[in-house]
Amino acid sequence: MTDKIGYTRKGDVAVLRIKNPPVNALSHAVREGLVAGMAQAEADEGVKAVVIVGEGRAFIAGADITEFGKTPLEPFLPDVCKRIEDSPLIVVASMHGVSLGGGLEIALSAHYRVAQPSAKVGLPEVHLGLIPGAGATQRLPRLIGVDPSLDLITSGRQVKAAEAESLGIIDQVTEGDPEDVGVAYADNLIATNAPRRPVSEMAAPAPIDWDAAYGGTLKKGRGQISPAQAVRAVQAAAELPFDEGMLAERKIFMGLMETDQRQGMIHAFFSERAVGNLPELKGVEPRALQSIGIIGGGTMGAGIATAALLAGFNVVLIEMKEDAAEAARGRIAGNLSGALKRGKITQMKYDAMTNTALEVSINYDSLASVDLVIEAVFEDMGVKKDVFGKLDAVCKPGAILASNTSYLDVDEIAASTSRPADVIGLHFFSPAHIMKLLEVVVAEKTAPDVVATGFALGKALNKISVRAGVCDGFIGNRILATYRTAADHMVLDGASPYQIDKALVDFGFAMGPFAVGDLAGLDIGWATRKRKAATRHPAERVPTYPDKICEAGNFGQKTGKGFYIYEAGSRGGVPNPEVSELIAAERAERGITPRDFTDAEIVRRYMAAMVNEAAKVVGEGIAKRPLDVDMVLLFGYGFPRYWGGPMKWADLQGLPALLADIEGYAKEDAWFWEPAPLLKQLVAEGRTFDDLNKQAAK
Ligand code: T1G
Repeated sequence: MTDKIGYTRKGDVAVLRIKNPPVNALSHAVREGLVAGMAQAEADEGVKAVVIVGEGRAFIAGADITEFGKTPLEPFLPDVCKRIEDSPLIVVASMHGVSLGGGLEIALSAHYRVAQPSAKVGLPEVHLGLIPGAGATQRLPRLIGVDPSLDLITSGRQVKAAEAESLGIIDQVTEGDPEDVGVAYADNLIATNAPRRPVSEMAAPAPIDWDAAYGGTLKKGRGQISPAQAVRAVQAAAELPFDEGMLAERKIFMGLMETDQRQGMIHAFFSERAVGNLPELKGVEPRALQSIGIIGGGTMGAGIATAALLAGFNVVLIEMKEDAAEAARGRIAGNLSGALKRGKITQMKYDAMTNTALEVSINYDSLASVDLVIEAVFEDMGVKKDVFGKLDAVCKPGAILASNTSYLDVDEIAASTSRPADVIGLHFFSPAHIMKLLEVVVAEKTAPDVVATGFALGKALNKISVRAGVCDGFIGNRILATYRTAADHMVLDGASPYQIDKALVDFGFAMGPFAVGDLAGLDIGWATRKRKAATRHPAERVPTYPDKICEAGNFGQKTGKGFYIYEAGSRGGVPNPEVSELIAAERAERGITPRDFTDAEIVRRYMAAMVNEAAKVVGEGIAKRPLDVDMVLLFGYGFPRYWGGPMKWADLQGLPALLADIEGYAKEDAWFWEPAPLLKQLVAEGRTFDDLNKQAAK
């Protein structure tokens, strides 16, 4: 047997112990060891039952994702499951920690399942662009029925042990050492002559309206295909004998393994973990963090305070006047009561956060002992400098002074203090206690341990933290400004905002750029255009119709009218005819004869602008790697996860063709479409953005 599976005897029970840290992924060696272990138990005189248990913090986290894309090696996981289920011995899976994907499938191929109260089970394959590929679509419906199986398989959600027991997945939940609990359960089965209980021999599940389930799941997937494909696999469990159902599942699984969506989602899975691995953080100790000061109790400040309180920090929030301070306290209480309602915190925690952990003050002296301050005041450099001057005077030596600015120059802010090494940007995304993205903006003089503290804070707040350099808009907003402008150019040339929104929703975005503008507030873009007007390049093509919408006081949802008109109580909006008139007038003014755009061209241009600017951001070192841009767009801008992010999308499309398109567009507008040097270099060298990610990981 391999060293990945331990074999011991406890009386009539053989114990197979999986030892594949950190999470017992079902690598080739583990699969071989399980098959060998079953044979060893069956050859071991007197053994009547086998217990399978995981060493360390998990039963089994699933198939070994690092093996995906490589030639699969036997024994394949479905065959390992069959080998376990077909054993003449009684097989018990004793679960703790997580049992996910193939891990739950191993448990389903056992005859009985016991678990720790804190154990969780799940089938997250859809989060990887796949479906369960080792029998869960065939066994689970036989065990618990179609509807709960489709819920688990298409959502990929984790289920706590108690719920799994009530569903019928787990037979018994018992506190104790997983091996002891498993052996005791097996001993009892032997003592009571309990039968083997192969799930595959249970009755086929009752059918449902499969086409309705498929259609509904496809719609909900918003372009992601694997959840809907899972419905067809479960349908096979209802309509075919088990072995044929297994072949049907395998066919669907292998088909999905070949898709771009599988590549995109696996890329997202590993990039989420890699984005925090930076050479500059290696061996750098973050500073101690217990208490956090926040300047400004508006939406952002209150959101950041909420996130900090939920993560267990003490918070001192400063406002200018008593009434503003009380309003801030009210916003925070409102955010926390949302967490209370969603069951994220208990009433006791809520009370402790609002009464003890949170101090609201109008006096900067209250910040004297905080470890880190986050300024979230008005986006004006003068106001920021004034705040940082006060913080510099009041905060203790070693306290970190952070700005939540979304685009202002953090170097300039740092220079307004006596401690530039302690200054950093922490760019949260609204609502700050919900959005997972945090841009950690590193200024020229920011000390390494201050950067490390920024990442430590992000981890504590359960954020995806991405390192950004200093430029206008850092990573996300800088790229957004470019692809948003590409959309505006297409409107000037003939596309309607509504066609563009629909094309991008069909591509996988939750909302198109114009609907997003209405949601965020059109006045934000308006202010940005005014701010940039002074330094605008003469060749830049800047539409005026968006300003005219704002000049009429139409800022989108908050005023009831923007690109869309929002009737009270209605969910979406309807196109605003005034906008089409403004667009037609501007086209006429510019002498433009509008032309048709196909949805495909709209998406291609929009994505080409996004990727081209992103390549400039990486080339200038504002983002360290292409994967960093992918994480920013996934977690801050609603980019469809199944593409893995814009850089992964570009690799999947092929960089040479994308560069050729950009060079074609540049013939219309050389300034806007100037190809990124990094993109040209990669194409010349025959490399991809992912090659850069791998190079950085070395
Ligand atoms: N394969 C390989 N490595 C894995 C892994 C896996 N399944 N899961 C985690 N790791 C690595 C991870 O990359 C990291 O590595 C380390 O373990 C700790 O993970 C046939 C086809 C289990 C909940 O999708 O959800 O089974 O960065 O940092 O926050 O039907 O990892 O340290 O080098 O995330 O405590 C289905 C994916 C596979 C589960 C633990 N299973 N993993 O979270 O630690 S497909 C999954 C997770 C499948 C079958 C199909 C989480 C976790 P490093 P971590 P964590």
